[in-house]
Amino acid sequence: MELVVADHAGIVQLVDEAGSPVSGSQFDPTTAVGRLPELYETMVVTREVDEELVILQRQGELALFPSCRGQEAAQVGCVAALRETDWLFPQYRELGVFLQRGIDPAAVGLTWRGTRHGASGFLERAVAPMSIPIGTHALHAVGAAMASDWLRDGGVTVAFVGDGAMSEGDVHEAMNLAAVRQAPCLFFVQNNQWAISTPVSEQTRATSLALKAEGYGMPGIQVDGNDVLACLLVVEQAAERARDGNGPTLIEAITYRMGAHTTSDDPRRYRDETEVEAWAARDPIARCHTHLDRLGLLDDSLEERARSRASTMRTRLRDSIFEAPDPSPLTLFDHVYAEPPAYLIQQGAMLAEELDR
Ligand SMILES: Cc1ncc(C[n+]2csc(CCOP(=O)(O)OP(=O)(O)O)c2C)c(N)n1
Repeated sequence: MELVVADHAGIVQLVDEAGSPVSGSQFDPTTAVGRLPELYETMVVTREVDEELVILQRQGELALFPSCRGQEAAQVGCVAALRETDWLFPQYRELGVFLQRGIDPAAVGLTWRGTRHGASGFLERAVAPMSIPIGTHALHAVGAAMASDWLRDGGVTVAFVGDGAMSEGDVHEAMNLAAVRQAPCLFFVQNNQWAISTPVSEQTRATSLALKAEGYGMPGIQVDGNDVLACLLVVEQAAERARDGNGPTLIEAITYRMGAHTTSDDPRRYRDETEVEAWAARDPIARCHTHLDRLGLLDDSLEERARSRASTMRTRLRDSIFEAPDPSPLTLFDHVYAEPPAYLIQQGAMLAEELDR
């Protein structure tokens, strides 16, 4: 199966900004439409849990939090297209990925609180820890994909990268290696238009990020990242292609970071409010809501289920954050080396002595 290169195909969109179906696409949404209520529910829950995490940070309970508001369709749609055993390699803004994969929001919250190490609660769900160094995890995703290939276990891996990460050497190396080795790895680029305060126009002179795939020798495709159905079908096709032994695909999901870069940022200092308003009109959840309504699939029970699941999760998340004990500072030395070097053991002993005083 061959994907059409982005430049020729244009942006894949199945539901337009007003929530109406788009005809004439090479992708047929008929079979996926039945999953729409479930996807809608997870997007609503993601937005609510995201809001709760921002509130917790504002209340001083978390050190930092990067909101994924606006990117729910890209993240939920992508993961919904995969098997539960396909390994995911997130950057740090992937709450929708985590919730669609069934990770407990407390694992996310406690990581941002800094009181739990980042792999706990993630590895069990075939998700690597969040990666703060931009792009390093793309190489891990390729390594894991090559392992899957050698083991012939049918696994596909996904590297979640941002438009900013696309300028990192590690991501270039990862894409090149994946293509050379025909590794079953998808590069899911969420082009949310900003890398902190750097707009995508200052990130590259290329007319699209998907176009870069051509230079690596893999297909590249652009998808409307605020259209959950389109994201689901595009990723499904790329995953199938990878599983069939045809190598990696670069998927550029065009979306928008509605919130600040993190809770430490004030985007009003560098971006225009009219741009934010224009993207608010393309909101992925509102679009899905209208589309479901038009299909006759939106009823009170779906709305009620989404609301009550979100509310239960928010309460449980708050309780988990408040109840979690602060770990001993000595755990700082855990999980760094399998065999800690002498100087680290010495530093640990010094800290223990200091704490005993
Ligand atoms: C290797 C490295 N360089 C720089 C940074 C500082 N930094 C943190 S976030 C960020 C922007 C990343 O933008 P993008 O990949 O578009 O992801 P987004 O935050 O928009 O989701 C940068 C440069 C870092 N964390 N790691």
